Amino acid sequence: MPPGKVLQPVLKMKVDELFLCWLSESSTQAMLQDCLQRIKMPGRPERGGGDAGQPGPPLAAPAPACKPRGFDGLGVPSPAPASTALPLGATSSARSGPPVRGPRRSAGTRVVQTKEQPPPPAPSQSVPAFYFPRGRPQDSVNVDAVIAKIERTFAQFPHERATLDDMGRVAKACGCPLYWKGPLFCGAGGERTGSVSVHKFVAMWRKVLQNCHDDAAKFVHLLMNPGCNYLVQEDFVPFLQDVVNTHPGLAFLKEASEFHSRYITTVIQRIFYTVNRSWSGRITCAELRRSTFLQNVALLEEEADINQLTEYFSYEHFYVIYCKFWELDTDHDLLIDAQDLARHNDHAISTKMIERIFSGAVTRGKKVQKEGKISYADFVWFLISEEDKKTPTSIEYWFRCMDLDGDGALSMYELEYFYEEQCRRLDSMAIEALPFEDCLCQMLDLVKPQNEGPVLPLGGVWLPGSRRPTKHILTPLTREGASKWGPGCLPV
Ligand SMILES: [Ca+2]
Ligand SMILES: [Ca+2]
Repeated sequence: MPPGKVLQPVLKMKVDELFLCWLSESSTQAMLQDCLQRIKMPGRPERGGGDAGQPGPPLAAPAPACKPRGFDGLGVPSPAPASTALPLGATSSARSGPPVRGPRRSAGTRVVQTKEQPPPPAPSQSVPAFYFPRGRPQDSVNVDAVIAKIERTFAQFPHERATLDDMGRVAKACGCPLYWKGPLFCGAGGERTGSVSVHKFVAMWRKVLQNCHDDAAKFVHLLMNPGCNYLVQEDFVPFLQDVVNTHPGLAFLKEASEFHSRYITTVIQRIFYTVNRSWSGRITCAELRRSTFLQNVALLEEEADINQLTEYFSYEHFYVIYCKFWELDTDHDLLIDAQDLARHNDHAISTKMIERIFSGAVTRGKKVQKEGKISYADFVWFLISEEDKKTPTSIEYWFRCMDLDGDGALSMYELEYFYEEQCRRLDSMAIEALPFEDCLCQMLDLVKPQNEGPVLPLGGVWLPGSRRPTKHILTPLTREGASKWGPGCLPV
């Protein structure tokens, strides 16, 4: 090592590794235990000598035991001749630059040098790479062969330039599903110029093949904005506009261009609803990879009836969602307020729940929130959550609505807050409501919370003498419950 050059990262890893090796030796542990005992009880005799009567390295000073992770700890043990030399051997060679500390002089150093041996194989070097944010590289991809095929395809176009109409053949030459043609055109800058030259496309695709090793990474790369590594809602527009323009199942929509953006908005919301489980508004490669979206994109090519693709692209689903919105949006400005939403499904949603939907707990449009209105996009989320309450996003949607204080748990206070209003409404209709306690029992039986703490914080009261206490919990918010059982039964 040149003079003045300090630890290199790799060398540092090795030192770390040897430190751990030294730390795991029984003699080291005996010594550290002894140090610890002496810190706890300063009056203790100087030497423990090891519990099992092992020789153990001498104690240089108790201080290093207080800072076990530091490299200084390596200098401490200054082992007796019989003790292990491995960690110190590495230390002395690794720390040749800086001045050596007092206890590491003389005999200890000499012993180490004579015993110095080739270091053991480094486990860190044999751990294969396991993190592939852009997909696992595949040796089988012959980039030059793919590029040659693309060039042959472009050679068939006038001036070797491809328009969007030609991109289907280019997509096939790239080995991609047909409806990647929009993203491919977009990724090569075709949107701006109306056509793509062979050189520009090949340069773009070569870069994609070199950097992106699976479909998710490629798809994100094609549609994302420069400098990003995720997709926002707008990024899907060129892809979906091309689907609207060219999919046989949407041919009837071609003339009704005013509905293009409505359909596209609906599909984008459905994509984000299902794929963007982090609710971040940004779809990453990892999220896309975990979803079935790209399989559905591939199915677009095989399935002429788009209504069969019920997960994202179904026109019928769009039609139902949009008609529901149209009914509520009486002035057709594509915004609805709380009164509009209250009319949904014959006033089935309670006022308190509607307030929560408009509170921003589950919506994205901050501007419209200020005016007390939600957009069509927000309504899509609402209606999907309302229609199917079994999906992960739907569960999270209603959970966010009910978690009034946003602490990530539903307390009985929160549950009862929503219960009260529905109970009153049932009363006004002369329908006897199920008592809250019974509702709660049913919920607990269904949910079976492993730890009742987060679900029932603070307010839980055990029913005395109950054989199954988790079933019979009342909330002190219920006045009679509180007076009947008293605070002495509080589990917390
Ligand atoms: Ca409106
Ligand atoms: Ca809560």
